[in-house]
Amino acid sequence: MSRLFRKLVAAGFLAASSGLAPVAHAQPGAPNFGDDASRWAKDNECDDPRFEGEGMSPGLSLDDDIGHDATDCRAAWRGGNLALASVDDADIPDFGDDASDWAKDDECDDPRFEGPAMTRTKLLDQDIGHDATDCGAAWDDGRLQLIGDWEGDAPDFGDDASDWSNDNECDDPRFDGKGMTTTDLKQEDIRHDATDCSAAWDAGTIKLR
Ligand SMILES: [Ca+2]
Ligand SMILES: [Ca+2]
Ligand SMILES: [Ca+2]
Repeated sequence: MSRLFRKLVAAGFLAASSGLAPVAHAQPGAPNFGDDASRWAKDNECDDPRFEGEGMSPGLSLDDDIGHDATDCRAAWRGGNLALASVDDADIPDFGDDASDWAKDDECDDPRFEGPAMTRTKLLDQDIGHDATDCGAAWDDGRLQLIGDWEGDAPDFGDDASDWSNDNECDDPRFDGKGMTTTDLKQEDIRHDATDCSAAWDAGTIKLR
């Protein structure tokens, strides 16, 4: 796939349903954004009521717009500003308590999650289930999701939308190993360095943290 094509898709200029879409759209974790038939399409706000988060239109979203605001919603999703709206309480994880040293610092430090609300510091297994206030608030804002929504043996590598894609180093912070970049890892690169990370995965030089 050409770099230009990837850029156009990432910018929302090409419909990802064209069959030439990045890997992201074949993943079980990525929603089907549909088309741009809504009258509220391409106004830079997601109007599809299946979603929630900062990328949503502040106005009332109508069921008629489900699957018809693809460009806006996809852009917000890729920017980490959108999550699938919770259907019921059973979908909400157990956040646990606030026993972590990093509780109540307005960043989620529980390594079960990923998203723009995550801390930039190193994640520790001992914080699992012990940063409830921070992670619960971020979840409610749609700025957090559970890691691990892939099926089968290989993780969901996503697409190549990262600035650090195709540099032969994996820049997705969900991984570690000698196939990783030595520069700082950024949450925003999660699922956006697919070519590099899948190659490193196949070579056995990275594993999930
Ligand atoms: Ca819209
Ligand atoms: Ca915290
Ligand atoms: Ca890379």
